[in-house]
Amino acid sequence: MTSRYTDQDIEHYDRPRRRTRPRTKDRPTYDDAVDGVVVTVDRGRYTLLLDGHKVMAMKARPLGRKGVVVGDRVRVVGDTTGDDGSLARIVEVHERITTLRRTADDDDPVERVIVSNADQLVIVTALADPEPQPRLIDRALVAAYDAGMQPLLCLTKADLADPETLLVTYRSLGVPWVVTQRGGDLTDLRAQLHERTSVMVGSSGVGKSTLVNALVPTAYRDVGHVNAVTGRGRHTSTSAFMLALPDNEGWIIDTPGIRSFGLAHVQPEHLIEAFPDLDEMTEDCPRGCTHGTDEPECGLDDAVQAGTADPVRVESFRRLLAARSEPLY
Ligand SMILES: Nc1nc2c(ncn2[C@@H]2O[C@H](COP(=O)(O)OP(=O)(O)O)[C@@H](O)[C@H]2O)c(=O)[nH]1
Ligand SMILES: [Mg+2]
Ligand SMILES: [Zn+2]
Repeated sequence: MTSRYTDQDIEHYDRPRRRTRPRTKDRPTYDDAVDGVVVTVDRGRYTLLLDGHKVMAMKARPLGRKGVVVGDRVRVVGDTTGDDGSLARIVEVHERITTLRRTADDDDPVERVIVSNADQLVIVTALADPEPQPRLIDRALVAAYDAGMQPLLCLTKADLADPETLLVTYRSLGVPWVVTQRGGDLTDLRAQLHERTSVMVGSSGVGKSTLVNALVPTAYRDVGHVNAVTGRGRHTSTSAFMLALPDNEGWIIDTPGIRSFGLAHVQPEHLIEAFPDLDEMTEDCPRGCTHGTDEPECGLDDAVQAGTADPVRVESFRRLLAARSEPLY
């Protein structure tokens, strides 16, 4: 199997190197390092949470050009007081459980990891203003299933439109969903976020910051045009940012600025594993079958014909499969 990881990823991180002339007998390890989690990244500086307090840090040399992203569990040495002007050093990044990548684009041809170690992808979509974009929702679903993250559809602005129109498209896939509106009851959403690390994604204007502010009253994320008021410019909302939910109920990561997900690496045989009932029906597929619409002898077609597979579910799965390789715009 080809590696799903690039040189951005963790297994390639160097171990701390031995000094050529060790001062003590051996011991190149960082025994005094402490554990932290990366909550935001801004121009080469990392904000970490260490035992509940914030610490600024930079990468130490052994990490080289390797990426450190929001959600990374890291080991840190140096000044970990978090005092003004203090700077700790990240010497190691723990193995990532999940990774989410954004699409390669003209500015940057590489699919880069943007968030690690999240277990739920909250796909925030306004029911109106802006109009839902099913193709982006499909791409986000593929990214979630491929990363082994649970997807959650969060349909905002329910005061403006009925969710049913959109829900019919996703019901056959069994995607969990919640409906919200500004100032409305967040009990359902809170229940879904409970004891999870959730990444929120969605186009600008769908109401992500409004949700984060309602969930975490101390968050003060910029809403709508507040940027103009604070005068802090766009960069205040371009980095992912991880926040603890009240009462340590979980973590939420707001990710402004992701237009879409990198799906070029997604393998059909991995995607279908997210749908065990369908996966089972592909056991007799010809070798290399992608299970797509044009496959001549796919077991999914046999199952639909035999009446053992729900045709709508198969079709929805195939729509996701196709979303992998469709051009975005
Ligand atoms: N009608 C309506 N407007 C909302 C709702 N939630 C957010 N908004 C508005 O939508 C705009 C964008 O919200 P914001 O939270 O900044 O979206 P973000 O870009 O995804 O972070 C703001 O003007 C919000 O006040 C809602 O449930 N209903
Ligand atoms: Mg926002
Ligand atoms: Zn097949």
